[in-house]
Amino acid sequence: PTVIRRADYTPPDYRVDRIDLHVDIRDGETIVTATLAVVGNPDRAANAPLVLDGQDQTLIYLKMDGEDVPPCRYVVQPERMVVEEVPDRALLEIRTRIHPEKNTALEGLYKSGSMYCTQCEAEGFRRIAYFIDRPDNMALFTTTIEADKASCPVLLSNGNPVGEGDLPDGRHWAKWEDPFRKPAYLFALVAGQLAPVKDSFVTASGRTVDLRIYVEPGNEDKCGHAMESLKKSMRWDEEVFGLEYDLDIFMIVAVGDFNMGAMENKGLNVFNAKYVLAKPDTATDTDYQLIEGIIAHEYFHNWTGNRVTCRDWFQLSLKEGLTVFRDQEFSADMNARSVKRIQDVRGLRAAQFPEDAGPMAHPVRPDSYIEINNFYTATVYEKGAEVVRMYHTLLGAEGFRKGMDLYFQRHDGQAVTCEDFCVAMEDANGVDLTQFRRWYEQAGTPHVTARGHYDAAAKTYTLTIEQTVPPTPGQPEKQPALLPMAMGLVGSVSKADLPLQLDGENAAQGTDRVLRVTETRQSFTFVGVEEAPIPSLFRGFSAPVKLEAGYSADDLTFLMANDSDEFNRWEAGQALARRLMLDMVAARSAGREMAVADSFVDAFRRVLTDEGVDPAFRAQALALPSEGDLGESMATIDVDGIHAAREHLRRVLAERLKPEMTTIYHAMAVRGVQLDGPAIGKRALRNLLLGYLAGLDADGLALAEAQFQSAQVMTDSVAALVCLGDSTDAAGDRALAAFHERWRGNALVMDKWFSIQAMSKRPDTLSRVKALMGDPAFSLKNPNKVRSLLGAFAAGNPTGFHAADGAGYRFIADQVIALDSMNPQVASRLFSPFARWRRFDAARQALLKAEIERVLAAPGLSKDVYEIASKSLA
Ligand code: B3K
Ligand code: ZN
Repeated sequence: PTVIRRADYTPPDYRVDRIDLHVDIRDGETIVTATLAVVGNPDRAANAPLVLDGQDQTLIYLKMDGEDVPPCRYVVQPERMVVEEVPDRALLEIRTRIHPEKNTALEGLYKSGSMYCTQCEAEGFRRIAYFIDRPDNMALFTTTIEADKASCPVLLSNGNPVGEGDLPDGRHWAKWEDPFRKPAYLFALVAGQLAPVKDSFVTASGRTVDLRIYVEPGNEDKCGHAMESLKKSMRWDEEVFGLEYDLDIFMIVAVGDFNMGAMENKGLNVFNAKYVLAKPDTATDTDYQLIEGIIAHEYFHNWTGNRVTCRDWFQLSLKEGLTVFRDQEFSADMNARSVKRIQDVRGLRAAQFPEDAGPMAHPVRPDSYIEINNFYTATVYEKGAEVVRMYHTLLGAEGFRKGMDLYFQRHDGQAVTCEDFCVAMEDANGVDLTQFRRWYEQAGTPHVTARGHYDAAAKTYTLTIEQTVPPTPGQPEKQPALLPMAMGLVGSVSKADLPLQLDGENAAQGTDRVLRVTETRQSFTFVGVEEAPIPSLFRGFSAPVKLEAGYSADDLTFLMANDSDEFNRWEAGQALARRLMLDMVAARSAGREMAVADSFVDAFRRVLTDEGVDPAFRAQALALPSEGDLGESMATIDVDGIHAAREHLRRVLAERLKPEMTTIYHAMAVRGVQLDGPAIGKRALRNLLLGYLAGLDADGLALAEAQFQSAQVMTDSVAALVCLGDSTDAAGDRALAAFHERWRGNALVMDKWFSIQAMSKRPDTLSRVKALMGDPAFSLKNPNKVRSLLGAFAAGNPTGFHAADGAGYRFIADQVIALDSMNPQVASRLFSPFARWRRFDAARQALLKAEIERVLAAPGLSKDVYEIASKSLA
């Protein structure tokens, strides 16, 4: 397979200025007629042919300016069509045949149930029509869809509806026109039996926009939350960024078969049904929050992604990092800000840090790829969002807004680069961000160490910061990054933030400020420091680094109680728990007893019983770092040791704090169905405690069973089922059977049933997962099912997947091979946990490596899986 490199970018020889699409959907085949107004680039070489991307299409005819093109002037290859002697301006008419019903890759035009829908990002449009399928080709689109009226009464595409009518033989048509130029990856088409949920929104300038959510008939009652989220997003973008919606109609379609979460097609977002449909009895609080965030994300893309798009796919983070940052800020404004930040950092540590430390590590703006779909990664998205957040931290909210305004003023309607974004931020603020650009260039998570020294006589405090960026594939040497470090000094006696005056300044500048760390080693001396401080560093996680600050356990306990920054109070607790558990792992492997210090139990008790603290925050503070998080801190991941230590600590905490936990469990009960923030927070704390208690003894398990039986909302039902599903007690199977009986008609709820069993701590989980593949609700063709059963097992069940005999590896590798021929994108995701094989002990390394080699040898392997497998072994 060919490697595509960022450095090789060249402007296209031709561009398609306009495309008129006619899509004739018939049973068993679809006929696409595309009329392309092609314009030559004056700088192109003489005789440069027109190269159109296209695959899995059968050409019916090709005409240029009304004439058939003679066969000697064009060739059709598996992935393109090359046409010679194309003048500066030409009108091409290309008719092809495609087969959406055979499309299992779910890229291009495909069928989900009886509905036709599309997914074009990144390179799916070339499966629908021959085109210059690259994001810097921004064209004007009109789309006419023709289909059977009874089976496809609803016909949708981008832009505004401009006509419709009936045809002979029970067929009908609809025409859509998109007034905004766009790349082909934003094209969408939907045809099927769909029910609309309608609403409207009046923009800041007074225009009324029709809002529609299209769902399978019967699901209309599950769209309320998505619709509210959409309206909130539209208002928020006006208020925070001055950005208004620009068409007369905004549509969302929910589909059951979808490779990812959702897609921001212009005016016609297509969503995985999982991120649209919700009712309290079918969706958890987490589902509600995800729906709010993803609806916002796709809506926000209308400006950051669609109006201003990417020049090439290496610039993906230009739209994704920025849009994730925007959705994170939106959710923070709608809910509790620090809890949202904690959740986002947990996610970053769980997915991005490991990626940055593995064979697939790549910069936020990658330098090369084999298959672009493999680069929709936590690095491009979540680390990319951290990079955008750092501009915000460095420039302040106002400076950031100025930069955004300039970015839109300069680049509306263009396909641009990460560099253009950075320059807009610089120019709008009159700053030089040269060093900051390294965040786009260098892969790897910076390691930062901090050491402080207090001179009581001189009343000075010197903080020395050192940073190194570790080597990553292709990047052996790194330069220091520019780290915005939000920080404070907490007085060890006063327990309050101290005034911050750097040596050389004539007055203190507040008690919380952002320092710029730019060197490999750098010291900051504060003067007038009246008492010995404990430093609170990278408040709010102001830079995506791994920090080692040399804290004692006492320091961490102190910060847990006294840091004015809520995020760092949480962080201190996590650091304390991580340290304790890593000590336990070491003890276990040395054949010693795993000891839990009383001081830890006390610190835990204080947080647990502090009624002054919001339950949502307490739930975050009392959730121990995950097994994956602990593994990240070890040179060789001790899968069994980590699991044993974490489970042991959970038991000890439950044993020692059973009375307090039980009391608070009951006190946090929420009456009836309430979905507001405080109710969500109470449920989060209550269900966290249920987890501790149910893992301890029969009393706890009885609580879980009682909760399962009386639950009024899905959050409580699922939380109880997780506890029951972990136990080998008959109560577990009873509850799973009851849940199945009640929900087997609801595909999205069945996904939860699959996941819970796939992530169960039961020793027989693998054989149960294998058996579940035979359940009528399971299908390898449906990405949600693959993710909820197989993905949950591979990525969310460390002891199951990493079973010492290699059975977990073998099983997942078999499924990757089976899936790859149907859906390479989903297969590649499922395969990605194998990439970390070098992080485990020698025996597991050998087993993992053998499976990677077996996958690599599979006949007809996709580029997607090939790229991950070959890079893993490199
Ligand atoms: N832009 C899409 C992701 C497309 C993934 C293609 N493999 C959704 C989003 O980020 O909003
Ligand atoms: Zn996105």
